[in-house]
Amino acid sequence: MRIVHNPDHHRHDARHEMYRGRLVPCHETPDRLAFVLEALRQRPVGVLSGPEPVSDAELRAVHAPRYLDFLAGAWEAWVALDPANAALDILPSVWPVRGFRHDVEPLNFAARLGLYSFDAGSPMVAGTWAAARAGAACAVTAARAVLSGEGSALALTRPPGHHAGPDFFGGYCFLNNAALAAQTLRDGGAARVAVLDVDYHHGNGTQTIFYARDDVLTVSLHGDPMTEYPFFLGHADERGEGAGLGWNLNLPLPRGTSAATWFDTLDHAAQAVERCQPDALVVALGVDTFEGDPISGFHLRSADYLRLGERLARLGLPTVFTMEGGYAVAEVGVHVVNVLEGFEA
Ligand code: SP5
Ligand code: ZN
Repeated sequence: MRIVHNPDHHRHDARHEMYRGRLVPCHETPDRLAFVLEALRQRPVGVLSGPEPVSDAELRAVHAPRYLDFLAGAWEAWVALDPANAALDILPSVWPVRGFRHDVEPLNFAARLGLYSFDAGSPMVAGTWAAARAGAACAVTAARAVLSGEGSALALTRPPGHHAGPDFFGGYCFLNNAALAAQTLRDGGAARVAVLDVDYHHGNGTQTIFYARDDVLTVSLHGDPMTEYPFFLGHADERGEGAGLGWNLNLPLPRGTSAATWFDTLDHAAQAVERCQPDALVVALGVDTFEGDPISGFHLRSADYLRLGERLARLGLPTVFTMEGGYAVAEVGVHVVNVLEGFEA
């Protein structure tokens, strides 16, 4: 297995996310990835490398140009509002809801920040764009490795990606690494690609990116959006639209779901992937399904991640993993490497 790690991930190191009227410490921290690297030193299940360059055209195959320009210039614009902002994380505070215009990009930076986001829990800092762009390069590099005949590859990166849509950030995500990997596989000759999202949270960004397409199947099992973040997408009746009808599958589960039920549901997800007969698979790998995760509500234990890897390997597909959530920080490394070890066994 090829493991492409993001050498710039630590440049995304925000302090606070807004939660119920308070600024609380960020859950998505640089040490998450450090723990994975440490677990890989103890169990070297793959060959580590850095990312190859990614072109703007490759990013624009998934994200809107004006959104990419916004991200690239966000820090400069934030500090231009007030030099004192250089000491603060960027967080939005105003959003255009139903009935507001989304086609006109305001000049005011706070307004643009709201136009391109869906929560106040995803702070940006000076290094966020550099970290996210290098992460996107990891995802594209991992997909290229699989196209060149590697059986599997991991984009070992943060910030995560599966909540980021064509032109919005949120859920700690800015660029959709799983979607970029899937698009790279398509452009490299895979006629059909499946994205299987096993993070606790619905992969709303990935779903939105591919919702009308009949070349990329998106499947997500996640906490029921009636009670769980990101709340406004991820219901079972969202099946795709237009040519993409039937190309999206959501498997929402109640908070508190046991590992046994979760694995039964994973089987349904895997069967949907098999029916699609894809040429390649992207796994959006969140390990926030762990029973000890501080913000989630499923009950997987550490050994379950070996079993997850084994189940994914049974699909027998060239596979790109992207690293998504997982906030029981000290355990994240063991769980990610368990998945890879189970997969390689
Ligand atoms: C990639 C990913 O897993 N994103 C998840 C984003 C969840 N954001 C909302 C989390 C709410 C955090 N609650 C703080 C609880 C403080 N005890
Ligand atoms: Zn998550």
